[in-house]
Amino acid sequence: MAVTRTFSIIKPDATRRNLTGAVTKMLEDAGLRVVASKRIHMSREQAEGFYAVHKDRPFFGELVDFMISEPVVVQVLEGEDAVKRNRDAMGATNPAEAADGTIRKEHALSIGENSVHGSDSDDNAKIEIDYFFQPEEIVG
Ligand code: RTP
Ligand code: MG
Repeated sequence: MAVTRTFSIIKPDATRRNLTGAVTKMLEDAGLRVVASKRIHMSREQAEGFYAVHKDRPFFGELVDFMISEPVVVQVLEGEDAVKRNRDAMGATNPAEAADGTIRKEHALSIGENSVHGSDSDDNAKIEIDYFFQPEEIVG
């Protein structure tokens, strides 16, 4: 299987509870390597642009408000089949439906405050990585 990259966000509910390390450990234990990482406080414009695909969904306003409420940690993760590997480690969007041992089962508070974001395709991973990182910030 090919080594690929994906994009991850440790969301405000997790950074607020000092879970950056705990979440990152679960990603590493799943076979992913952090090849770029930074803590940022997203602007409203940045969050609206990032989630533009969801702009017509009823939860869009709530999602943007949440994502700018506190700092987040944005990361580039590398590993075999990284997009799927990361989403398997994250678990279902709704923590009530997430499998045992997943990040969202362990840590998420609700369907909105669900601790992590992960790209859902290789194409979106590239777009999302480019949205937050300059090439020289990624050290493989
Ligand atoms: P993500 O994009 O964050 O990795 O999560 P996902 O693919 O599992 O979920 P997606 O459908 O892309 O939704 C993006 C984020 O929007 C929030 N959400 N809230 N209140 C709601 O019904 C609702 N549904 C989704 C979640 O924070 C979700 O991760
Ligand atoms: Mg998604």
